Amino acid sequence: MAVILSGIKPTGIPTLGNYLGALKNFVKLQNERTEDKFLFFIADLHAITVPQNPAELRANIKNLAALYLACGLNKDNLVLFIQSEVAEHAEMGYIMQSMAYMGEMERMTQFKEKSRKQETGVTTALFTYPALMAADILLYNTDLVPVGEDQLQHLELTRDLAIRFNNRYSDTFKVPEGLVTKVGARIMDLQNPLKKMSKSEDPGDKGCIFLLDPIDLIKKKIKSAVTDSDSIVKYDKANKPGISNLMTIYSCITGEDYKTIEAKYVGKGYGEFKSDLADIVASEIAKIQDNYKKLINSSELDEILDKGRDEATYLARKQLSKAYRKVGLGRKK
Ligand code: AQP
Repeated sequence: MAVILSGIKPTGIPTLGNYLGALKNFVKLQNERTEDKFLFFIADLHAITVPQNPAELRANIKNLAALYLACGLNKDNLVLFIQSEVAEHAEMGYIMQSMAYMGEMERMTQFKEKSRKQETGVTTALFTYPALMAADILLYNTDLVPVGEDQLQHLELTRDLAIRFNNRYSDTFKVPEGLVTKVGARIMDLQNPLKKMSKSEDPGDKGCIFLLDPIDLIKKKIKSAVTDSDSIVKYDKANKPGISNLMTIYSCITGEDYKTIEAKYVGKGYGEFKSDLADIVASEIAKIQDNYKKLINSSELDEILDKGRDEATYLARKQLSKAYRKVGLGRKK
């Protein structure tokens, strides 16, 4: 049995990008790997590495929890929890900070990019983010971490920290592997296909499809997506980024490859393609929204999160106590 763990930050309403790049794959993995154990969490401690409005953060945490389940995860083989409700994450994060070197953290591309965006007030938590991420993973003896390409560098650091700790204090942590999701699953902004679709964008952003957008608005956003003027449905990321991005979305939902999609739309132009895609995306998201509506105010959601918190705490406490003893903290041997 392998332990598979991943988290998503509640920094906004999840987007179609989060769904196709992460959530949909989690569901697929869970369906394929029935022998394995799945832990998914809402990474609210990571969210506050950039300023958040407290009321919005609280709502985003609950929404994300409901959306994890609404996307199709099976609650019977799932430990779903909120990171801040398991205090061991912050505690193990500190241990990891004491293992990591400044130079390693300074090399992290995500820190460089995010701190560039955050012109004033770059927090120290944004800088130490990868140490907390290492803690998230190492607390559960995780075997596999489904990650996007952009998280591979952090995962590599996690592996380095685990190996360093094991060498310094004796074998304690399992060294995790990344499970990179299929190439091409990076969904770009519909108005600017050179920029990643991100949930922390302004909620009014026309280039981002948020999973809780009204269905009509979702269709409208797809139909008004930026494309080039030659009107040929052809996958060419470098020269036709707009249509290529829409084809990626089409392919991720229908499972059809680019060649099949191209053949289907020979001589048909962008209008028909976009209209079909609008229907495909709308029907996929409508199913999620139906499930979400049943869950968001239910006692079931709280029960699942309570159970998840308790199970995660039990596992994390065991691993944290072991690490504390190895380091020599406190009185217990
Ligand atoms: N546009 C995207 N296409 C494909 N996958 C995506 N992911 C995010 N955006 C896209 C994947 O979703 C998961 C979300 O993880 P996260 O919230 O911890 O981090 P993120 O990648 O920083 O997500 P966002 O939406 O861009 O958040 P903000 O705006 O707060 O920075 C990851 O598995 C990620 O690969």
